[in-house]
Amino acid sequence: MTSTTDCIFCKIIRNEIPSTVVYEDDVVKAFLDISQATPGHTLVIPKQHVADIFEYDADLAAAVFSRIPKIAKAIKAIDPAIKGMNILNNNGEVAYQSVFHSHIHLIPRYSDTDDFK
Ligand code: DGP
Repeated sequence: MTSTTDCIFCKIIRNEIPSTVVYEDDVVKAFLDISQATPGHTLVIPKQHVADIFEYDADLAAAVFSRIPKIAKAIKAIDPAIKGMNILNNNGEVAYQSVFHSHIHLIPRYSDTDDFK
């Protein structure tokens, strides 16, 4: 499993930077985004350092993305006010990626009146 010294998300995996952990196993760590788009906004990251989707192989993608439904259901189960969820993954600066350790955003949606777009 690769890890890098300077990557902030690798530091979160190693608990060198604190995070509010939502879920963790041998493949992924899920924690609250420091900038909550909506309450419960969670990032799911592979423990293996890959910068973006273009560095995944099929096995890693299958392992990481197979965790998403379980984590999404667990977040939704916390609050009956959660009515839906945006799941997004930015790849590359032009796609608004700002941390270059791949991550999947799980953004709970509470009603059609919340103003996050
Ligand atoms: P993106 O723009 O898709 O690369 O999203 C990166 C997200 O990472 C952004 O929503 C803020 C979040 N983030 C950046 N640094 C930290 C950190 O140190 N801790 C946590 N929990 N989230 C962070």
